[in-house]
Amino acid sequence: MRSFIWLPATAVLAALAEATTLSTLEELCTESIAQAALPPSEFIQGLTIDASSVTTNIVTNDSVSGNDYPNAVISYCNVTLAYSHDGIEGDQVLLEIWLPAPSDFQNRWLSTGGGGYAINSGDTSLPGGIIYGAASGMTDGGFGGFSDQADTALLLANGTLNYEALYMFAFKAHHELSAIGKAFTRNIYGLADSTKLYSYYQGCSEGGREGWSQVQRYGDEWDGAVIGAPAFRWSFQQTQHLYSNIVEQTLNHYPSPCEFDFIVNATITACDPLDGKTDGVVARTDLCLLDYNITTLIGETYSCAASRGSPAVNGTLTAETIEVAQTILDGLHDSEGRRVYFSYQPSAAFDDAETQYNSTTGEWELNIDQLGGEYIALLVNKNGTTLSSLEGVTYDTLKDWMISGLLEYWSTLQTTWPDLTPYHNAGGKIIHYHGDADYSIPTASSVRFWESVRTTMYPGQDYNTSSDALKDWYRLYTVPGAGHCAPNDAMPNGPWPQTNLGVMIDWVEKGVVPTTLNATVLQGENQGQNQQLCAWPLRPLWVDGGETQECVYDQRSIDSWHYDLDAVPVVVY
Ligand SMILES: *[C@@H]1O[C@H](CO)[C@@H](O)[C@H](O)[C@H]1NC(C)=O
Ligand SMILES: *[C@@H]1O[C@H](CO)[C@@H](O)[C@H](O)[C@H]1NC(C)=O
Ligand SMILES: *[C@@H]1O[C@H](CO)[C@@H](O)[C@H](O)[C@H]1NC(C)=O
Ligand SMILES: *[C@@H]1O[C@H](CO)[C@@H](O)[C@H](O)[C@H]1NC(C)=O
Ligand SMILES: *[C@@H]1O[C@H](CO)[C@@H](O)[C@H](O)[C@H]1NC(C)=O
Ligand SMILES: *[C@@H]1O[C@H](CO)[C@@H](O)[C@H](O)[C@H]1NC(C)=O
Ligand SMILES: *[C@@H]1O[C@H](CO)[C@@H](O)[C@H](O)[C@H]1NC(C)=O
Ligand SMILES: *[C@@H]1O[C@H](CO)[C@@H](O)[C@H](O)[C@H]1NC(C)=O
Ligand SMILES: *[C@@H]1O[C@H](CO)[C@@H](O)[C@H](O)[C@H]1NC(C)=O
Ligand SMILES: *[C@@H]1O[C@H](CO)[C@@H](O)[C@H](O)[C@H]1NC(C)=O
Ligand SMILES: [Ca+2]
Repeated sequence: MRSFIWLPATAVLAALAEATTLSTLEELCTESIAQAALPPSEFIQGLTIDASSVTTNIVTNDSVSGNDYPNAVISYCNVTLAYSHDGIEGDQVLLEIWLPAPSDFQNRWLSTGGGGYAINSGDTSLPGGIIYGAASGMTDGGFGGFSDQADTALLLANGTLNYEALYMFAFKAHHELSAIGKAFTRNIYGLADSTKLYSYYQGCSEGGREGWSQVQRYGDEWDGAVIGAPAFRWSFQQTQHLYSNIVEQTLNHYPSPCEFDFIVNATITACDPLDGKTDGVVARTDLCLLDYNITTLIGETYSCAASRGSPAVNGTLTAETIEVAQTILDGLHDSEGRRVYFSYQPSAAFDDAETQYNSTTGEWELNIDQLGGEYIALLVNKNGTTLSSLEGVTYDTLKDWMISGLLEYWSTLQTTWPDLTPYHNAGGKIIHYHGDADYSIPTASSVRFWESVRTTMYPGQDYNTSSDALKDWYRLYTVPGAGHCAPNDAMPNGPWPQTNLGVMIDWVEKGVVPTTLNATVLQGENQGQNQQLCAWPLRPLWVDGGETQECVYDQRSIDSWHYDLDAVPVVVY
């Protein structure tokens, strides 16, 4: 039974009957039509949808551009609504759903996610669904409003986490967004029960983690999930942001950003040809890791102009600076030399290591990476959102934070449950991509999860058999030269997979398997050029003097992505 306090049942039915014949955005986009299409409150146990909260407005001919969809001009109906969780005083969760005109609607729903501590990406990700005829939604997670991030809600008082907010951020809010959004979409476009509503997800970074949070828990929520560089394995991922700082502190050496920049440039130059094509792009960071040694840079001259309040610098690279950089590349080891975690691929920027200039002393000094600092302050210490000191913090402290966080946040933020059987059984597909030069989430983090799913779901099968079985429905692609969820100015000729949702739709709805992932060079001299990305575990190799790309099986390269985390006494998926 529908329960509306403000509309007589006959008016609801009339509005619904009308809804089945709507054809223009103007007809669709009214408060009464949207209110009549709300699912009944008892649709999800414990939720009350507030019909009086509904707002609608039409947006016409909006020019949109982003990394996750081609440039377009779109028109849509913007609907917002609020609901609350029964039993929580003052609770309010907002959803924003964009609807294409009925004539453009193609029986699709798209959920979108956020980044950092944000659970949505504002207006930047919803166009990606409208372009493909999908009703597209985002949530505010109940954190106060669409621009309020989870971190503003996670601490009730020093020492007291808001566990409802934590669970909302971790996975609940997205489950509710999909459930309400899909039901609302069916109602407002008047889909018959027998008509399939295809359901998708698209998100990168924290948005990637949010995508996995659903795929790992709810088998039938989506037909296809497009997931980039996910910020999962939370306690490891967040803590590792502090590793570069602790290397600098432990070795008591603080290189200038110019020195790190020089090392990155030299690495790109040296490793570019290893993929068979000298195009300024390191497509084989694995060969770079195996075959290039930055110690050869000791004694080379660097210089940078003044910028952002920092003076011009120049000098020659010292053995101390190379030791800092190499230790960062080696990844975290504990005081007994055992491996705790891994690092970014060579050619990635040393973002976490960035030092700050002290004009009093004329020296470069420690600059605490607050992506990592916030995790420790907020979710480990539970008394703030920035970490003001790393005094006394050692490699072993980082290890302890990773392991204790694995236990504390296993069922919420960790998000590495490797058994995807329900999702697979429901026919779900996954496109997972990760920039090879990601400087914020190690590319090997995504490889590790794919491999964990492979060994969990296909135990006892040899590598190729299990890989092929997994690739039937879950495919991972590394993106040559790309940074974190975006193309990379340092390797402008690199491709970027901008049409992932279109590719996913073709896979789900037409059975077109993305053997390679469609990508486009988005800047530089080759702007507009199409390239195809190889699916893990195959690696790209240019042949015929750089004319043709092949996807090759290279055992030595594959092995370089696998790490034995022997310092951690439990399985790390
Ligand atoms: C939107 O663009 C179309 C096609 O260019 C045009 O016909 C229409 O008038 C525009 N609508 C508005 C409101 O600008
Ligand atoms: C959508 O509606 C909400 C609520 O009225 C408003 O704050 C937001 O700016 C609207 N967005 C667009 C793109 O119209
Ligand atoms: C926690 O303690 C810090 C430092 O004493 C204080 O600035 C902050 O306001 C407190 N936060 C809360 C949520 O009480
Ligand atoms: C690194 O290369 C970029 C061009 O990609 C250049 O702008 C920058 O100055 C170089 N940095 C150093 C330290 O050589
Ligand atoms: C790099 O070269 C140095 C000096 O030859 C050597 O000590 C070091 O082990 C090498 N590192 C790697 C990762 O191969
Ligand atoms: C290096 O810096 C010094 C002053 O700090 C300046 O005199 C010199 O010209 C610079 N050299 C280069 C190659 O930029
Ligand atoms: C710069 O160094 C001085 C002397 O060590 C110190 O007192 C000051 O706090 C530093 N400034 C900053 C911004 O860290
Ligand atoms: C926050 O908690 C940590 C760990 O308990 C403690 O060391 C630190 O002093 C606290 N910071 C503040 C500002 O209260
Ligand atoms: C897996 O298949 C590739 C060809 O795609 C082959 O070169 C390789 O030897 C096989 N690996 C194993 C472990 O069987
Ligand atoms: C693949 O990318 C090209 C541009 O590089 C684009 O024209 C084409 O439509 C894309 N294919 C799909 C399936 O989206
Ligand atoms: Ca290259």
